[in-house]
Amino acid sequence: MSDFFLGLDCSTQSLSAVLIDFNSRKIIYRNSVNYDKELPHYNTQNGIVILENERVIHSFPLMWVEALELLFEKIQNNVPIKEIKAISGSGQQHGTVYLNKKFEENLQKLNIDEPLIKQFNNSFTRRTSPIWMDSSTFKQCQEIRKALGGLESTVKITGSNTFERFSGPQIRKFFQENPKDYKKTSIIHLVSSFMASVLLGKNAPIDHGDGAGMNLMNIKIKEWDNNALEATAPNLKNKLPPLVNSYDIIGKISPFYVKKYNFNPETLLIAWSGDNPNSLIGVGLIEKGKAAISLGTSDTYFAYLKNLYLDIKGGGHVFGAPTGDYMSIICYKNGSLAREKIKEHFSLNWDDFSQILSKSPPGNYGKIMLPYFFPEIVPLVLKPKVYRFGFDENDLIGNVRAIIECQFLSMKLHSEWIDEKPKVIHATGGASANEEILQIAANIFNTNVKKFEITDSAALGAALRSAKSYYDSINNKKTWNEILKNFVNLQESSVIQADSKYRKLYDDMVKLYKKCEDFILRNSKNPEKCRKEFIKKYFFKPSRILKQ
Ligand code: ADP
Ligand code: XUL
Repeated sequence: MSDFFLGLDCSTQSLSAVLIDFNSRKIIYRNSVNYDKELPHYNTQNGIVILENERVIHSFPLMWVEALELLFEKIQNNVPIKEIKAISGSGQQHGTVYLNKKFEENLQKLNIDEPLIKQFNNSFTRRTSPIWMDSSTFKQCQEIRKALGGLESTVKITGSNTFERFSGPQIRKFFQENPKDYKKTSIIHLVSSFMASVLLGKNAPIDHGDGAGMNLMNIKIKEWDNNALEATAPNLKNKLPPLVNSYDIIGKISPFYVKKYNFNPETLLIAWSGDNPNSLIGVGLIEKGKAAISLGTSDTYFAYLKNLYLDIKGGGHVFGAPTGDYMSIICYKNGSLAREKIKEHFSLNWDDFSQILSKSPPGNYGKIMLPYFFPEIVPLVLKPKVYRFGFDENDLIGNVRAIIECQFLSMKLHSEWIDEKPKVIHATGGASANEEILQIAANIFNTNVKKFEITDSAALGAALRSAKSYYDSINNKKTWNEILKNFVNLQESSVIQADSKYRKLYDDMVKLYKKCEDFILRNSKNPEKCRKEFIKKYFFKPSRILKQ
């Protein structure tokens, strides 16, 4: 007997599926649709379009829908679709989709003889969706933060400071710049709830994991916060779907998919969530003492929280965890795409890149890069510019090593508020396939890093979440440990050991990195003297490194 569960992940660059058989504890099928390659008519680059300037970054909701149909066509011929008991999903966080009242009417009369995108064409009040990479709402962030009583109070109410990519500031910008279209909008979805609606055949709710990334949800009681709604845009409550627990069953799959792809009409749909909350489950973080790094288009560092614990200084966020608890997280826009900038500048492939990493010295002769190829979230940088200390853009080895070291130095520095030092870090996302990158992360955090065979932990997390909710619903309750057992362990392929001989070097380098950041962003003292001392300490007498 097989119990199949499907997890979908509508991420920045692709839509992926992971199908698990819970009884045999196996991942039995994976596939994905890459937007740039398989849907070239949208003209996206890395799944996105840059509009007026590098701060205005959108994507196409219709492209995600078209990708869903394409993915189901691929799945259809390879998977016993009828056996799937439940489906859940994951979406890139914060992105907003603006729809009129025709959306739900269209959802209810879907016709299998026409492509989905044709049937949704008249549903949008905004053809594109601002996504998490957008940094164009500085003004709206200030306005909302002020209305909520300043930084500390905003963090206490919503779990985060106002952030340019968060949905609330984005909605406010749309209301201010396109008031007529805002008025015509009857529902605003997140990427996750939008995709869930397309499967459900009616408007789907927003879960507490993704809802927390909007600056609109009260983080303590997990309900829409009236003050935040008022500070954002008029009549907003009537334009938002209700909030639900991430583990709630939201209905059954729409008859469209039953007829078109032969799904079982009893297939349950579980609330979709954000990619980071899904990954929390996909890499097995259901207890304290572990953290994860996700190296996808964005780089994130996150950990499970049993109780609410806020970053009052406002650099990080707290989201709802799929277990009903919380998670802490920091996020970088300069993740994979920044690494790719260096790779492409020197015409390398990932193997060349890894080779250079494995042959170059930890500490990189004190070369420090502030890698703001794109606007950055933490620290806040709205005008992208790359700063180099001690080298220039033509130094091949220096740049390859600096981009990786400095990404993790920044992560170590800015994750310090996440109180607890993890005993192990679980790695996921496309770049977690690269062991040399993970070795540097392990050394900088001085913590072992677990690498998984499946880098798409968001889709796996969604599949596991749907299994949990399904069994709970049929009175065959299972603990999260029972759900994760074997799945997360079975696919664990290796542990990268932190090399403690570099502990002191990297502790000093984090301090040096901070000085460089303070110099550029906060007008502090020039760090050159400290950089020279660092070089002298670790590179004038190379034997000292080995003795640390
Ligand atoms: P997302 O889910 O945000 O769409 P993924 O987690 O699929 O992104 O990661 C995609 C990224 O993974 C690519 O942009 C690419 O830069 C990176 N990547 C893939 N393979 C490697 C590798 N071997 N080394 C480093 N980065 C890699
Ligand atoms: C998290 C964030 C990104 C997106 C895209 O806050 O902005 O990680 O979820 O992956």
